[in-house]
Amino acid sequence: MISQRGFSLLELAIVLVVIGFILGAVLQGQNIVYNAKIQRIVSDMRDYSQSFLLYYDRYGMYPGDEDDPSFPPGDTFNGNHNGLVDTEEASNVWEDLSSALGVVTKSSPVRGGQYQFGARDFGGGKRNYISVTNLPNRMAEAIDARHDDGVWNTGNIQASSPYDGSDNLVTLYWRI
Ligand SMILES: [Ca+2]
Ligand SMILES: [Ca+2]
Ligand SMILES: [Ca+2]
Repeated sequence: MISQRGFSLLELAIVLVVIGFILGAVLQGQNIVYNAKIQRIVSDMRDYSQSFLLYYDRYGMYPGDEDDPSFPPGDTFNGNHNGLVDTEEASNVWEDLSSALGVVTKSSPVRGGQYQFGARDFGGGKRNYISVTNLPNRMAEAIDARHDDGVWNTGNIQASSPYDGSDNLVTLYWRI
């Protein structure tokens, strides 16, 4: 006759421990992916900032802001050469970086976020920045906490909205 006994307490405990291990591994995996995406975004913004500064080192003007009518070759837009990437110049930064240095932008690894240059007041006057769009609020906060002061509207890293731990999408500004 087939025994119909249920699980013993010991068996149940073992099953629960195994489930716990699996859940832990899954959460750990998600955490690793989450952190890898954050690191990708940080390294992208650093790379693009360096290209922005390299352009200045080589040509004496910032991309987008430059007003050399004959450079980069085939350039159709010139800025006002005031040292800041003003609003109307922002869209041309990538064209200048691409034509002069072969640097092209890609999307961020999170929600198709775009990297954009510009200028804004970080406290104490306007400064150039690289920004990333479509970033979940809590990711922006994590980046600010690791690489700046953790406050959304002070320091060299700032966001378009106060940090609230949500997944609402914000733009993160990284001062160059
Ligand atoms: Ca300008
Ligand atoms: Ca030009
Ligand atoms: Ca900050």
